[in-house]
Amino acid sequence: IIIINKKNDRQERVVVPSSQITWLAIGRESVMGVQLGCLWLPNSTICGHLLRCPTKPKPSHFHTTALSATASLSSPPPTIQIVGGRTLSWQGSENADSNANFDDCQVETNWVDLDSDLSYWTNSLRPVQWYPGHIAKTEKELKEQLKLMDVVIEVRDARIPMSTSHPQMDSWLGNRKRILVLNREDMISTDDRNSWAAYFARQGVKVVLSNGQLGTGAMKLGRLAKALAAGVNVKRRTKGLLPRPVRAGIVGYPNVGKSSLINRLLKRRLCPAAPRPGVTRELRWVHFGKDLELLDSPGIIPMRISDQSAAIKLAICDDIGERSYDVSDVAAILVQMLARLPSVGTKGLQNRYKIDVDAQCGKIFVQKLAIHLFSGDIHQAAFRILSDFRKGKFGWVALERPPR
Ligand SMILES: Nc1nc2c(ncn2[C@@H]2O[C@H](COP(=O)(O)OP(=O)(O)OP(=O)(O)O)[C@@H](O)[C@H]2O)c(=O)[nH]1
Ligand SMILES: [Mg+2]
Repeated sequence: IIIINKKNDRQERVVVPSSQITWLAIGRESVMGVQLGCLWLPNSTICGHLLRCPTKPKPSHFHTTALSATASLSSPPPTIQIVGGRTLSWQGSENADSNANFDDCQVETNWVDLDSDLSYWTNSLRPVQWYPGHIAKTEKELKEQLKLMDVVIEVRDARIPMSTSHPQMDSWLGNRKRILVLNREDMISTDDRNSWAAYFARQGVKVVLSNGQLGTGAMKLGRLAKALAAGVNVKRRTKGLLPRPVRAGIVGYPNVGKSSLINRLLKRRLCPAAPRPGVTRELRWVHFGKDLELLDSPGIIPMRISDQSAAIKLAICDDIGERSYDVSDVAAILVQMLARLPSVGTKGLQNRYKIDVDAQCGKIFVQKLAIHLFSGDIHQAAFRILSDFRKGKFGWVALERPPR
C-alpha cells in the first residue's frame, strides 16, 4: 500500500500484514479498510480529523517513517490517501456469476496477501546470503562451457519456480536453445503442475515436468534435447563433417535435482546426488549413448539475493546452504505460511503435531513444539518442521503460483 501525504506529496510504501486489512461494506460498495493501531483508514482520501487517535498506533506493525505523521497528535494531521489494494464488487450480491468472481478473487487475494505478508515477515530478519567459493568458480567456468553447448537445460524447483530462476540466466544464455525443467513435480498438485505448464507455454518456453527420484520426464527431456539440437548435425553434414553427439548443459540452483535427473537418464549413479545444497562441486561431462553428452554442474545462485522473500523460500526448500539462515526464524515463517495455505491450514499443523496453532506467530508454535517433543530445544523443533516439509509430510505444497 502506498500512503500519500498530501501536505508534502511524499509517498511512503507501507507493508501491511493481511491480518490488518479488512473488507468493510459501506452501502452497496465494499472498500478496503486498513487498521493502523486503533484507526480505520478506508480506501479513499481521509479528512484530517479522522487521523486524531486517542491512543498511539502500534508502530511495531508498520514502518515508522510512514506512520510518523499520524503518531504525533500535536502537529496538524496530514491528509492520507491509500491507493492500491484490490477493489471487490459488492460481496453480498446473490447473483451466481458475481459469487463465482468473488471466489476467484478470494483465491488470488490469498496469494497476493501471502506474498506481501512474507515480505513483511522477512523485513526484520538478518538478510540471507550464500555464495560459497565453488559457486563463483562454477559461474566463471560455466560461461566458458556455454560456448560448447548446443542446448541448455535449466532445472528449477517446481515448488518455487520463480525463486529458483537465476536473474542473470537470460543474459548468459542469449538466444541459445533452452529447455526449462520443473523438477520435484511429485511435490506439487496436478492443478499447480498444469498452471505452471500453461504459464510457461504461454511465454513460448519449452517446459518439462520431471521427478529426479523416479525418473519421470527424464526420457522426454533427453528426446527433446536431441530434437532441439538436431540442426547441429544437419549443418555438419552439409559441410561434409561426421555427426557428433549433441551437447546439453544442465544448470540451475543448488539441490533442485540436476544430478539426480542425469543419473535417471543414464540409469546409473554417475553423478553424486544427496539431499543438501552444494553436493556437486565440479563441472562434469557424461555420455548418454552415442548421440548425447550431458554436463552436470554445481548449483549456482546470485552473489547477492535482493529478494529476501525468495531467499526464505530457498531456505525452506533446502535450496541454499543452512549456514546462511537461522533455522528457527525460517521454520516460524514456514508455519505462518502453511497456516494460511488451504491445503494445510492451522488444522493440518494441529493434526500433525497435536499443538494449538497461532497463525500469526510461528515462533510460539516452534517454542511449543520444542517443549512438547524436544525438551525445549528450539533448534531441533524448527529443524523437524522444516524437514517434515521437505519430505512432503504436509502433502503437495507449492509455495508459489504463476503470476496472472
Ligand atoms: N521428491 C523429490 N526429490 C528429488 C527429486 N529430484 C531429486 N530429488 C532429491 O533431491 C536431492 C538433491 O538432488 P541432487 O540431484 O543432488 O540435486 P542437485 O541439483 O544436483 O544439487 P547440487 O549438486 O547441490 O547443486 C536428492 O536427495 C534427490 O534424491 C524429485 O523430483 N522429487
Ligand atoms: Mg548435483
